[in-house]
Amino acid sequence: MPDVSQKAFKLEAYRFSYSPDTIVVNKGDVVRITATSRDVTHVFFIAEYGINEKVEKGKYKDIEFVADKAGEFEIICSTYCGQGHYRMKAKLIVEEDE
Ligand SMILES: [Cu+2]
Repeated sequence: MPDVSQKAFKLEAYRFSYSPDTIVVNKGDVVRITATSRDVTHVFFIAEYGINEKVEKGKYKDIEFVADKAGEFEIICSTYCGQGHYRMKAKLIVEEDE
């Protein structure tokens, strides 16, 4: 029986990045990301995982998913948040179990 492990992260979105900008988990992990914004409304969007969550200033949003696809996925902000919006990116890395 494979272990199901839970991974929890805090993430802050701000113009024009995310902190941390890389999240690494193992395939099969149950991932919880508690996201907030420092300034304006941003979005935590991962196309391949169908995640599209609005992150508002001063509020906390729990984003939960099972990391069932291995690989590197871009996290992007899908709402226009200012001049640097198009470079606002982070990365989710899901490592395959050995
Ligand atoms: Cu943004």
